Amino acid sequence: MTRSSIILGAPIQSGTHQPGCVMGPASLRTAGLIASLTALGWRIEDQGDLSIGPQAAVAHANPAVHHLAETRAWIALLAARAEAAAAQSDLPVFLGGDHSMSAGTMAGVAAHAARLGRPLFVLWLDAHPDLHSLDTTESGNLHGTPVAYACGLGDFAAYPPLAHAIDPSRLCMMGIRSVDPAEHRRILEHGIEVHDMRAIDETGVVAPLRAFIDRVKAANGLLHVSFDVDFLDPGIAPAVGTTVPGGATFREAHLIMEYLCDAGVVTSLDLVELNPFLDERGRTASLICDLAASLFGRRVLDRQTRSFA
Ligand code: B3U
Ligand code: MN
Ligand code: MN
Repeated sequence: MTRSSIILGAPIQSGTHQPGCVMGPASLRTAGLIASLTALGWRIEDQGDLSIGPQAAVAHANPAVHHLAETRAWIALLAARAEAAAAQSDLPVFLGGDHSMSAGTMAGVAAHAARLGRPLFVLWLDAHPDLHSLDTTESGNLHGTPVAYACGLGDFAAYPPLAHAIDPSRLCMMGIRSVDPAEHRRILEHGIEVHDMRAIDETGVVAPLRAFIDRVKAANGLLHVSFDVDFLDPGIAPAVGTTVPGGATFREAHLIMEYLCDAGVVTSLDLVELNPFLDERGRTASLICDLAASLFGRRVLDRQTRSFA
């Protein structure tokens, strides 16, 4: 049976201080995402880009927090649309946009999982754990908050009410290499599974990934993958506002996607934080498209290697 994917663009950049992520969905489409996934035999329904109307400003007790009203509106909209997309297709893909959008996509797919009576697992591929709550963020950039929100950890009175929290024991984080003290405390307090880059240097990506996939399968779970461009090393993926040295390599990233494809467990995907204003001849957008294609079934021998010289 032909598998299906709804593609949904979320041109949101209110969760960062740096403009550019608003162009992310357009850049991914320009790089050929829809044609690539279609060529792999999937039925793709591109639902275009979402938008929110003008929002009256909302202040917060933490004075660093900015663009709270816009981000809150995006989260509410994305939660509803992600839940519907998960119900209507096998593997919806949410194109960012900054990572605050994943507060919405995870809330939506968690509601879908609850309706099915199946547990939701999350693979978080990122340089950062994004475990701030509104009272702990120092930068005020709300792209640092989606994991804490989706797990119901900390102060989120100003975000949309969360109907279905994700159990933090069902998270697996890989690529982490920039953690704030409040986030570190949360990781320890909730025993969150974090494979930082040091651990990945030692074990490689496959051993922890295989163990996590085995847990998802044993629980008949759904698996949401949230892919932040800064998971990758800045040398291969410069188009992101918060580059952190020492990220995942081209082969590590493709291997994760190929492995997830073979396991057949992924039920939703975020592609976030692409900032095309910072890209070099579209190379980051093309790489993200190729990684998505690996997840959707492209094999190494099918791949045409591009040159960006
Ligand atoms: N933890 C820092 C940095 C950061 C988080 N996510 C990104 N950067 N992309 C913060 O601002 O919360
Ligand atoms: Mn992130
Ligand atoms: Mn990040």
